[in-house]
Amino acid sequence: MSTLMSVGVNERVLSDNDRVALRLKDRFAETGTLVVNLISSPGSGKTSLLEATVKALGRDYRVGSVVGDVATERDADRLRALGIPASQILTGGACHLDARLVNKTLSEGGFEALDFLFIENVGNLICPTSYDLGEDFKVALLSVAEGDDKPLKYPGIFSRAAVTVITKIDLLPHVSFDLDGVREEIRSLNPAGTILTTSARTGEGIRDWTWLLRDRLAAKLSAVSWVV
Ligand SMILES: Nc1nc2c(ncn2[C@@H]2O[C@H](COP(=O)(O)OP(=O)(O)OP(=O)(O)O)[C@@H](O)[C@H]2O)c(=O)[nH]1
Ligand SMILES: [Mg+2]
Repeated sequence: MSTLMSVGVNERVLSDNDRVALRLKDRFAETGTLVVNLISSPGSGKTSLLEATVKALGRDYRVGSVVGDVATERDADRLRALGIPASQILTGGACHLDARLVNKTLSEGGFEALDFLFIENVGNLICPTSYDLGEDFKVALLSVAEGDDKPLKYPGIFSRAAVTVITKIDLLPHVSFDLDGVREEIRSLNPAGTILTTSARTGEGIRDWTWLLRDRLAAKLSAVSWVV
């Protein structure tokens, strides 16, 4: 038997990852859960932004989190300390999460009927970019301490993320970071994207971020109710 298969040009060839991601999307549509995949360099403030998010939304919404790291339970411990379900996925060296890892973790239970599921990806600006985890949208984080040259050096994530959050804005007086220039560069890569600025330390911008999340959840729920 030939090992070669002919595939029509219009036929979409789904990878194993995409198949699982589609099943996850169905599951999240059924439960009415908004799923956000956070991607950034190590240390740019993903867990800190999530801590601030849980504090702002946790009283009104059911929030859960899945956190990817190469090693340690530290980030999941930080989020569990706020009283939400949080599961740590240890990749053992891999530089990104994939849909099967997320699916396996969720199938172990504790994440049913959430309003928001935040997936904190492994700290990396490249590897996680092309993996669909069943999320509604990707969020790129860029801290002002990382340098303002990053969007054009790592265009993949900044062009794919529906939202870019520029973090650690409280450090702006102490670093050389051209905020307007960075906004312009991100817009050149992703004209339809939203750009926010936040500080998990002072709370600046957290309200805008959480309103964006509330709006996106409401939009998803009304779209799902049209389909059902
Ligand atoms: N000044 C300031 N420091 C911050 C802010 N957000 C996070 N940090 C600090 O930045 C460091 C890294 O923050 P994390 O939230 O752990 O970053 P992360 O992106 O989750 O890191 P990894 O999971 O290792 O990739 C910590 O020391 C935080 O206290 C902020 O808004 N302002
Ligand atoms: Mg973290």
